[in-house]
Amino acid sequence: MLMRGGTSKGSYFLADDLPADPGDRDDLLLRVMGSPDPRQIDGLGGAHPLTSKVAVISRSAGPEADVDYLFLQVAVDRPEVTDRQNCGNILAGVGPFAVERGLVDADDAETTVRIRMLNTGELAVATFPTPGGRVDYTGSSEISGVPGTAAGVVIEFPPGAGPLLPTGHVRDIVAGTEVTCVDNGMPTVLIPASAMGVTGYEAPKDLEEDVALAGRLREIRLDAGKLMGLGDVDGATVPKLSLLAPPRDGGAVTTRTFIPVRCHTSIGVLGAASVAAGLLVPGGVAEGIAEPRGQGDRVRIEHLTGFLDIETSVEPGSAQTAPVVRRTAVVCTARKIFDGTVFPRAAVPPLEAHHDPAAR
Ligand code: NQM
Repeated sequence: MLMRGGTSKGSYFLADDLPADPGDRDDLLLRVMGSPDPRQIDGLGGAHPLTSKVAVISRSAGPEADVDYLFLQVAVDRPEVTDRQNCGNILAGVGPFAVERGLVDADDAETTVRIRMLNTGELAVATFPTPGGRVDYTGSSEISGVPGTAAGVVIEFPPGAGPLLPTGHVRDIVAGTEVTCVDNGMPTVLIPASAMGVTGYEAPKDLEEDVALAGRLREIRLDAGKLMGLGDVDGATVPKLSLLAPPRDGGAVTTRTFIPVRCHTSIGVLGAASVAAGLLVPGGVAEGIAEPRGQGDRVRIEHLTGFLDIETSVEPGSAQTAPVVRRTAVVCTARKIFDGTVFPRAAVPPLEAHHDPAAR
C-alpha cells in the first residue's frame, strides 16, 4: 500500500509479504523503489529521501503492543537500505494500515493502536477515526507542507528509556562549533544557524548548494555521532542536524534540518520532538535564540513550509540528575494513496553511473 504519512510518502508492507532474510528483503525493496537512481524512474520512490521510505508491519510479538513497525530508509542514489533511523511521519500511516489489513480490529468511532517501533524499541500510541469500523482519512486537521486537510492521527510517545542528552552534556564543542546533542526519538544536533554563517531562513536549495557549509556540517555530524554513542556515522542517516534561528511567526524557533545531507522541506516528527525537548533543556545552545515558553506544553517548531506543533514537557534536572522528558505528543495526518500489486524491476544497475551524493 502506498501511503502519505505526515510530510513523507512510503510503501507499506506486511512483514509476511517480504522475504524473511534482510539481504533478500533489501534487494527486493531497492528494485521496488527504483534505487539506485537519482530519479528512481523505474520504481515507486519519489527521488528524494522523504519519498523513498518503507514501513514493514506485523502483529506484535509482545503483549505491550498491537503491531510491530520497522522503518526502512531506501537510499535514492545508492544501493542501500537502512534501519538505523526511525520515522515519525511514516509512523502516522501505521495504525490505519494495520486496520486496513485486519491486523487490528477497528472500534466504532475511533481506534487506538499501540505500536512497537522496532528501530528504537520504543512505543507509540496512535488514535484515529474509524466510523463504522472503517478508517476515515478525511477530516479537518491541517499540517504544514501538505495541501488541504485530513483526519488527525494523534500520536502519543511514552517517555523513552534512553537519555535525552546522549553525550551527558547540555553543550558540546564539536568540530569547533558549540552544539546541543539531543534525542527525544531522533538523534539530533542543534546548531545556531549564525554559527554556520547563515541566517537559518534560507531555502533548502541555497543551503544544499553551499559547499563550505556541507563540509562543516559533515565534520560536525561525524564528531557528534561518536560523542552521541552512534559510532561511525559516515553514510548513516543519523544524527540529523537542525540549524536554529529566532522564530518569525509566533513559534518557538525557526529550523532548517539536514537529514543529514539533503535539507528537509519541513521537519520530521521525531526530529521536531527532539528539537522541542532540546529547547526546553536549560543551558542549551537554543538559549537566546528560541522562545519555547508561554504556550503550555506546546512547542511550535517553524520550518520552511510552516510549522509543526509538538506537545512536550521536560523535567529540567539538576547538578546531580539529568533532564528527563515527561511526555511527547503530536497530531499528524496520513492517507491511503494506492493499494495494489507492485512489479519490481529485474536487477540493480552498476553504481558508478548513478552516483550523486546530493540525492542522499
Ligand atoms: O523525524 C525525515 C520525515 C523524516 C523523519 C528524516 C521523521 C522523523 O520527515 O520522525 O519523520 O529526518 O529523515 O519523514
